[in-house]
Amino acid sequence: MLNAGTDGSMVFEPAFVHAQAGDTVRFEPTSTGHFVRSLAVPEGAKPWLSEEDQPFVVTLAHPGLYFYNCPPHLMMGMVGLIQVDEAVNRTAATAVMKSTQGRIYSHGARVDSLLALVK
Ligand SMILES: [Cu+2]
Repeated sequence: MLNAGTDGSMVFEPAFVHAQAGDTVRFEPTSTGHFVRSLAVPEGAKPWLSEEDQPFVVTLAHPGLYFYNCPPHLMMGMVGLIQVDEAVNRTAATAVMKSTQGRIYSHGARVDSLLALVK
């Protein structure tokens, strides 16, 4: 979680991770003022919400797409996507991502860039 990265300001870096079921992903609060909240998770997976400025580890037990954001910086396009194995919830996750995109004022194209990385 960074104030500035290779893709501009207010970013998760990397914003896209392709993982396998059972993997863990750790969110590092490298800059201050950030946290992470899931917006779409596969069926059976628990939504998550971290504490501001705290490292956060999520275990990805279920295949599918996990779309998340940093709530204070959603308007600035601070979003990310994790794909675990097959994107079994692609339709549902894409709908959430597209509706979220409408609430982003800058860097909304990041949503499309993330979707383009889904295999
Ligand atoms: Cu943030």
